[in-house]
Amino acid sequence: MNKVESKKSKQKLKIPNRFEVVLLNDDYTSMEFVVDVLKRFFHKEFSAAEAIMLKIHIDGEAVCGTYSFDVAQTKVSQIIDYSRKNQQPLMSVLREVEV
Ligand code: TYC
Repeated sequence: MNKVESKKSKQKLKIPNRFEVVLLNDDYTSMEFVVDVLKRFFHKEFSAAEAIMLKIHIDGEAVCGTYSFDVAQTKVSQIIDYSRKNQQPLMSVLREVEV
């Protein structure tokens, strides 16, 4: 292993991890509420938000955005907080992007 390939330089050059924020389907959250979440937290236009909501409804989940760990974690917390305050069981999770 030469200097350029040493463990230290590899760690330095590591591509920053990215995290997907995923919304999950359930039987109780209203479609209108999910569209509101997608507009509010992911800055989607109504038609894009509606299309993503329907994809979740049909496929069980959809990736709504990709961020650094801190931003993704904050979005998940904010979405769960906002949902519980509005009596909705909507769930959101983080998923690390495979490189
Ligand atoms: N399945 C829900 C319903 O029929 C709608 C829904 C869509 C819920 C997306 C959650 O992430 C979700 N009311």
